[in-house]
Amino acid sequence: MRVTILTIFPGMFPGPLAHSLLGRAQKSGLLQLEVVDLRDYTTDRHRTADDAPYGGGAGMVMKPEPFFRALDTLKTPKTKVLLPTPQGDLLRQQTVEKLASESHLLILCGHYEGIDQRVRDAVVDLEFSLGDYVLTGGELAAMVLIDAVCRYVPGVVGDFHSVEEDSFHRGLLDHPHYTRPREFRGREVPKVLLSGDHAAIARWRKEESLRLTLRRRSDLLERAGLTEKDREFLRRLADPREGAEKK
Ligand code: 6GU
Repeated sequence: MRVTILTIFPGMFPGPLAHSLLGRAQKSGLLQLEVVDLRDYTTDRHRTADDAPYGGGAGMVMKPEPFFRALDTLKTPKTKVLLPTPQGDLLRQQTVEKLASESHLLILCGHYEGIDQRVRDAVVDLEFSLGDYVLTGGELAAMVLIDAVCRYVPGVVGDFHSVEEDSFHRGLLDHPHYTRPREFRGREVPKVLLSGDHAAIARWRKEESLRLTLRRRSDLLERAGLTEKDREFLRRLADPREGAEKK
């Protein structure tokens, strides 16, 4: 997969993307990261990328011309153009997974009050948001998206099974994990995990996922593809006659 980042702060890259699995993916050629300085596509002596907003008001707006000029060069018919902004569609695992099958992503990083609307209207395929808060610019959001998408590129995560087992891939929050020692500062590993009974362990994990998802993100349950057994478990959890829910 090829990812192009268009930014006025090229020095922020590769930053964290040079480490861990994504660092390895770049060395092995699975991920080709290309960072382009938006100011290279300005035409004035001061390499101006922003201007005052029409209609007045605070802040600056990123000019359309450098984006259009850069895209004329960088965009191919296969390119998906992404724009991180707080106004975008909330980024979910389903979208992340779909983007992983693209061959070329181009991410436009905005700053200040935003970018001229005509860039959005003419060239952006997907405007995405990470959540209901405001970042100073699109670069960190671009890094988050690249990290999440690359996990789904075959070969980036050595054991793809762990990607498929992941929280959100299956629509539920993850269950707790334990490693040695069996007891630490008075806290014990749940007995079932030491039992060697794989069916019981799988059931325990599923029920812990259901319990946590019900408590913290019940909105996810509707889309989680639950079995009748799962539903029965959730009904019992919600029923006050079954006793207070375990904290
Ligand atoms: Cl994707 N970009 C920016 N600039 N701010 C954000 C965001 C994205 N998601 C939440 N806040």
